[in-house]
Amino acid sequence: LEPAFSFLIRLRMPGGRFTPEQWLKMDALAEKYANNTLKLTTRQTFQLHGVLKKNLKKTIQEMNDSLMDTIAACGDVNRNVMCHANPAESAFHSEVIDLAQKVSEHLLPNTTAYHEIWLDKKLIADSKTDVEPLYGDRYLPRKFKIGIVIPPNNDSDVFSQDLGFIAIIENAKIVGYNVSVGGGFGSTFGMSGTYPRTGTVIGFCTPGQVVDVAEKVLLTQRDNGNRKNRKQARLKYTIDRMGVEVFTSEVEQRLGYKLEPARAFKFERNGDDFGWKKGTDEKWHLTYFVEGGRVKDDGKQNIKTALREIAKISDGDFILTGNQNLIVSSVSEKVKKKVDTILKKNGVAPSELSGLRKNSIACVALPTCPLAFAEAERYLPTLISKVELILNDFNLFKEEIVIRMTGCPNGCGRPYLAEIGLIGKSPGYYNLYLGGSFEGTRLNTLYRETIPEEEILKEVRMLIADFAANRSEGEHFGDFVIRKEYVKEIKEGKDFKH
Ligand code: SRM
Ligand code: SF4
Repeated sequence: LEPAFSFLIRLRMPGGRFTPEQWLKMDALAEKYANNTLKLTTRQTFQLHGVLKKNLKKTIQEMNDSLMDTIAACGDVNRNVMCHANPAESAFHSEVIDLAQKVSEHLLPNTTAYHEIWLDKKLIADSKTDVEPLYGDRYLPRKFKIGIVIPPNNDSDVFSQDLGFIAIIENAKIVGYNVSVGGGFGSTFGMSGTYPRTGTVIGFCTPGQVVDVAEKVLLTQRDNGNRKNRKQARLKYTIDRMGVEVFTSEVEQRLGYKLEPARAFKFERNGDDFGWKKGTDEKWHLTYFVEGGRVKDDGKQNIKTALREIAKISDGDFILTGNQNLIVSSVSEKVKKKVDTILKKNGVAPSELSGLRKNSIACVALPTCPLAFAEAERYLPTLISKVELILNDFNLFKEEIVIRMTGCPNGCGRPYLAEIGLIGKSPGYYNLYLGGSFEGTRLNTLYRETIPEEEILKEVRMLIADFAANRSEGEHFGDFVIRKEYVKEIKEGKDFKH
């Protein structure tokens, strides 16, 4: 008899767009084989938790029947490609989601082993014919992540990606993309030489060059990344070791052309903007807050049921955002009305949220993540309710402040870019980091180490009081704490200390 091993399954879905049929399939699979919840991840896809080993194959096969796969959602390969999520915010959404899909397809491993193991009983993988032109027989030194954004929105946190593309719009068209390399967040407490790093912009390429640039950056990392020490294997360390100029010239050598100089761009935020918006396509798009990205029913607030009912009547699709939220996308006026009724009926009509909660992310952490030192998804909502009382005292309930919590320093909720970052040290204790920017362009800095809730709230009250009294006009909290020297700005990942 074997113990009831249970697993998580993560889908690959570049750009995070699902048809209503696919949504219904995932909803059903969550109930049939998992813990009856859907987890919307920080990389615009789904995770199922609690799938028993004996059901893994059946689950993956049923996903495959609905044209969904889990190829390269994990492992030392290119991961789920993220892109700008909201069609209502940019007429270029369809262009970048197509590009995300193209990049993802191009960088997929070739192996037929996936099909042999999960989809078919026949032996089809063959070491002679099964060649990996990009990955070779050793794959990459470590995971590799790509994101595409359309300024002024930085919703895929482009500077957290190993490779980021920033759309440059001139004369009402995307003329190309600035290329950013070497973002990445995993680090280890007490291990110097591991650190979060924001990407460095190395140039500009045309839309037609994006796939080529992605391939050549990936190959440069494949051949230069550290294969002896997994803690030093991400692209960020390769770049810091080689130097950004040498790295760039090696990429350009492989490309056979030089990248053009980077062009000007400006970000305004990295979170989602909630509510209904009409797109240039005359369709309606509802960006909906899903706390911690967890879609579940609790008897009173039944978002899982509501979304199932919406999927049944939708004439549009569903898009997951990089902030664990959801867009009920591209629906007609008629369906829009029905969506509102369904949400209301299930106790989950959009309510007024604080600016802090709207901009919150918590990673999964306990109980399923084996690497967690402390709670995140199950605790951040409670902590936010307590901070909201403080914000109310200073008339700042609506103030948008980015807060992110993770259960360990791996950074799955991208806490290093938050204006208020909390990283678990041990049960009930967190490091408090301050000074990330509202636009996701600057790393934060350690402010207090290993503190419990009581101290977190004491510190936050003092900081918010000062912010309310002394901020400059329109100044964001992250900029304020740097100006007031609560923390020093960190210019390079290498200088980051836990
Ligand atoms: Fe992550 C490992 C969850 C986004 C950095 N991440 C894990 C594992 C698989 C734990 C493990 O290895 O056993 C977590 C599963 C927990 C669970 O119970 O579900 C996990 N990561 C997640 C998700 C689900 C967090 C969420 O709440 O949304 C995100 C899934 C993304 C996806 O759909 O692909 C997730 N992980 C990230 C991000 C953010 C991003 O990619 O935008 C990061 C930081 C960016 C980066 O990669 O640098 C991230 N995860 C890590 C790391 C540290 C990597 C490193 O360079 O050191 C690990 C540990 C590892 O790889 O060794 C990790
Ligand atoms: Fe787990 Fe750490 Fe990632 Fe949170 S940040 S999901 S605790 S690995």
